[in-house]
Amino acid sequence: MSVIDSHTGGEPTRSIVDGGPDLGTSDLATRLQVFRDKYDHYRSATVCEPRGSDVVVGALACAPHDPSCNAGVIFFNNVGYLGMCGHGMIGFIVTLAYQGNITAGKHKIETPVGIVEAELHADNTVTVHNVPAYRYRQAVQIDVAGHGQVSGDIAWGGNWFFLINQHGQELRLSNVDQLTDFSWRVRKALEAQGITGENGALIDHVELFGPPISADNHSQNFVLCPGKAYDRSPCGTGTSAKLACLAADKKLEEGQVWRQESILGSVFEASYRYAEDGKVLPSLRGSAFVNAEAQLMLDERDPFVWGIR
Ligand code: PYC
Repeated sequence: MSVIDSHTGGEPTRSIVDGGPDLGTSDLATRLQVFRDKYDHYRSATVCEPRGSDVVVGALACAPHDPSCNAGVIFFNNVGYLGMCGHGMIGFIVTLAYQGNITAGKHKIETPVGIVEAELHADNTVTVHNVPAYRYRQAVQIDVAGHGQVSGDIAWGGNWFFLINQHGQELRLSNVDQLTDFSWRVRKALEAQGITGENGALIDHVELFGPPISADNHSQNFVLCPGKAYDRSPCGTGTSAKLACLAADKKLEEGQVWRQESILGSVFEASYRYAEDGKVLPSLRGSAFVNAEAQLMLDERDPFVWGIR
């Protein structure tokens, strides 16, 4: 398999650009099911050890089903699949440009959760116009083992998030073990207490907020991803969920810029406009860099050819 690696604000994306599984020609939601049911070993071969690591997000480049789209993509990680991935989309667009498949301008990309428009700017930054985001529930109380009562919002930004402002944690890089432990307890508490996204959907991302490192920014976050790795970027879908909450609380106007800083200090510049149904349409601008190009060798004699599963 041919892969191209990039990172977006420190968060890696490994794009499979050739030799990936043949998932057919249906829409991307159906192809994701085929990927999951029949070819999951390609996921683990690409992102899990010994070739990958817990932090790597994979992106399988697909021919689009919708003729208005330039490309299709399915995102995945060390434990499964992602509906959308903001940092991954920025990395994927920069990868397509590196391959010479696209130039600066607007591009429609098909994902399993809808069509996303992305604009590659002349300075190599990318604006992603994400799928609609919304707050589902406000100020939900949970009982977190070892911490007691914690209140957070549940919002969709392309994935399900539990967003917490008051958590008593110090957001700094040297504290990631503690932040991971706390956020994982939150995740377990949500599951144990039967708290879900809409239609019983699993809330598999936890997002904590604190004051930014730089006075140029509005907030810093720490995002725990489904496989227990933390997002090195400000998390595109997490920032979209945050915009939905800010809009619902009337703390950010339509078109106003929100600069979301990651735990590393990397930044996404975000804003929203309202959709007709009251949801928000988030836009996120960030940059990515291609940092490797490789052939993954699939040697059937290797007991870990398909990754440590
Ligand atoms: O940027 O949306 C994102 C994302 C989700 C998981 C890791 N990054």
